[in-house]
This record gives sequence, C-alpha cells and structure tokens, in this order.
Amino acid sequence: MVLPRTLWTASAALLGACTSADEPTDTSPSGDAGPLHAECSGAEDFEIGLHKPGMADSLHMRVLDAVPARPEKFENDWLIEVGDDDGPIEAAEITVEPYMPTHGHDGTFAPEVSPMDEAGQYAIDRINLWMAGPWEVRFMIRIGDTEVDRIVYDVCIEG
Ligand SMILES: [Cu+2]
Repeated sequence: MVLPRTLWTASAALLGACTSADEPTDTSPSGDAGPLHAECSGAEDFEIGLHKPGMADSLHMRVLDAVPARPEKFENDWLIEVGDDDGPIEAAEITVEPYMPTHGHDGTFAPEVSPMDEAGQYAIDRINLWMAGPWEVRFMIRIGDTEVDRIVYDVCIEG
C-alpha cells in the first residue's frame, strides 16, 4: 500500500504535455538504468508520474507512486490516478492483469484494487511480475456495466 497524494490538479495540467509525448524521442539505450533485459527491446522506461492515454482515448492514467519505484521481480504496489478531460473518474471498476506477452501467461493472481479517498485515485497492490523480461500491466476500466477504456503499461523486469 502506498500513500494517497493530492495531485489531481497538477496532473490535469500536465495531460496535454503527456499526450504529445507518446512518440519516443530518444531511442538510445538508457544510461542510468543499465542494459534492459534482452527480451525488453522497445519497452519504455517506467518512472513514477508516467502518464498513459487509454487505447480508446477516453481515459488517462498516471502512476502517482510505486513501491518499488522501478518495477522489480514479484510483487509491486502502485498508486494510480484515473481521469478524463473533465477530471478524476470516481467509482470506476478497475481490473488489473499483469501479462507477459512473450510467454503468454499472467501474474498467477489478480492484483488488489482499492479506491482511495482522493477522487480518481486507486491503490493497486500485489502486481505480481514474477519473471524477468517484458510485462504488460493491463488495466480494464468499467463504469457501471460499460467498459470505457483499456490502458497498458509496458515494464521490464531485470533478472
Ligand atoms: Cu514469463
């Protein structure tokens, strides 16, 4: 579990910048993070604050905090913020699936999703990234009975 933060206002102001940053501008190997796992070529560099638009382009997500700060093997806890252009999305039904695309398996159990008091914030606990290599952390977001969007974070686990 990570602590809630009151960042929605600041985050909303940054959404425009995020959506224009989808194109990678630096494809050189990251100097700080060391070499990625061999199967992780093309994975983006995960960092706290990373913003992603949904595949349907109706919602956005930001990782407000992560423990550990860079994803590591086995269990990871994230604090996320979900919103659309009008602000935070409360009462979303969020399903999270860690998935290893190169091997076709999941994290063996579903992470725990807990709405926080701060509007639009959800704690995602026990994201089990149990092998080295590339993972997708897949978020499926429903409001009522309607699936509104899907958002995927690509992360690389060092082995
Ligand atoms: Cu695997």
